[in-house]
Amino acid sequence: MKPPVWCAIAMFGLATLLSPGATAEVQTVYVYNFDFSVNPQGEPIVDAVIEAGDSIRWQWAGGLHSVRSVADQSEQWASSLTSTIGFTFERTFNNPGVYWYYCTLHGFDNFDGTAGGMAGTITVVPAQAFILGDANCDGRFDNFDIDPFVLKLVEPGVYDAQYPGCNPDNTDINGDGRFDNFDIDPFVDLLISS
Ligand SMILES: [Cu+2]
Repeated sequence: MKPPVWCAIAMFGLATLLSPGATAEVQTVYVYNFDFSVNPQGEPIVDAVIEAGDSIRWQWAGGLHSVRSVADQSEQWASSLTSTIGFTFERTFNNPGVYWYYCTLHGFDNFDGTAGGMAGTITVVPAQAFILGDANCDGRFDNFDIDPFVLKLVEPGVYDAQYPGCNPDNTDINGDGRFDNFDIDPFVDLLISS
């Protein structure tokens, strides 16, 4: 006897709720005269914030540079010194923490766990659990997720600052890989049905 359709739907829903967090992501960091930033040159300089398990891909965009970790920290890496546009150097970060690095030509190790000159940081936050609808990332889906959900829709920058490291999949209610107005109706349905 075939199982009833509602059973398959229920199983699918359960599998969706229990699936692990977002798959590991790769964050690009641009390397140029004379800084490191997740934004291309000319845009605001922003250091990378990633989740444990994610990778950083430094991408050379102009000038002769390198990326080297400061000596006084647990994570160690060093790229070659190159001016090849499009050159990339990739590293996965599995442990939460703030990691400093610098360009060996235009920056320097302060030997106190920080760097100066052409330098940057990688902030690794613990991987956030995937709980569908958990917009405030407090580990549950409830009415307290309504305000943050709306905040993310109208003021995404404010939301990101208030809930850093929150799993973006939590608010992708319709599962189409993006967060937008099409997630409102399924969000409301999820609230009503839970
Ligand atoms: Cu440099």
